[in-house]
Amino acid sequence: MKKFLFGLYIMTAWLLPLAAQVNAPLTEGWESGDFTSHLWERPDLQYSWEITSEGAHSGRYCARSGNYYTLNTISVLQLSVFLTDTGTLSYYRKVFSAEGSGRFLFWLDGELRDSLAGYVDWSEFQCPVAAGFHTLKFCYTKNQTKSRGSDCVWIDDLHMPSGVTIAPLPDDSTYNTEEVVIVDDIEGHEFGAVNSPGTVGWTYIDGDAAPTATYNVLDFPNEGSPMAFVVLDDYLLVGNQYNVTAHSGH
Ligand SMILES: [Ca+2]
Repeated sequence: MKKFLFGLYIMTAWLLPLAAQVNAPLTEGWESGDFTSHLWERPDLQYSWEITSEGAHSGRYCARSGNYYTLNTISVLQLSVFLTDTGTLSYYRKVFSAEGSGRFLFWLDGELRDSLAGYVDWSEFQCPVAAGFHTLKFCYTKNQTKSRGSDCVWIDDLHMPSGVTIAPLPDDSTYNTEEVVIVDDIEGHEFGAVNSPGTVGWTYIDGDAAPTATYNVLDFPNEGSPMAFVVLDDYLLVGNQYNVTAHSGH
């Protein structure tokens, strides 16, 4: 398929439907030193999960539950994801609690999958996970006055198949692909990039394998060869004969 753009044919491929656009494995090691790498939820700020540099499984940082030594509390860390591949979900956890008082729990889509108490040094949890929507919920519950050690759980090196994290979803709903909106304003793509994955992780497929016309105000890799998508910046094109302007931004 060709699209007419700026008076020249420069696009020759389809943009794929949502389910094929995301191809980066989802990982989290908290090396950013905060919870901003993904759309993490920490619903109860009073006992919310924290970042610590004390004894991470790898790197400098890991996440730690925040309700230590506090009776009848639960500390929750949640993540909603849309996976494009089926594969394995895994993470490392370490627990130091008084059995019968403090316990680590992990739910996948509302189903309890991992539960530990006492002292358990860093070890890996793995389970299969299918493509589609999932909600991960890491918890530490504290329901007796008895405490031991640090009275918490640490998590590090979460790994999932390809996909994206998405805005939090209500607990009791089901979701269809058509209900997901992934916004890409193209501003995160590099000028002149060909088949740029951008912040969403787009994948491009050449629809017709036909040669593409060159574009005389811009040189780019594979110019004249079959290709899919070129990122232009209207700021850098100001004054050119095509007078291109983006709908918003550049
Ligand atoms: Ca880490």
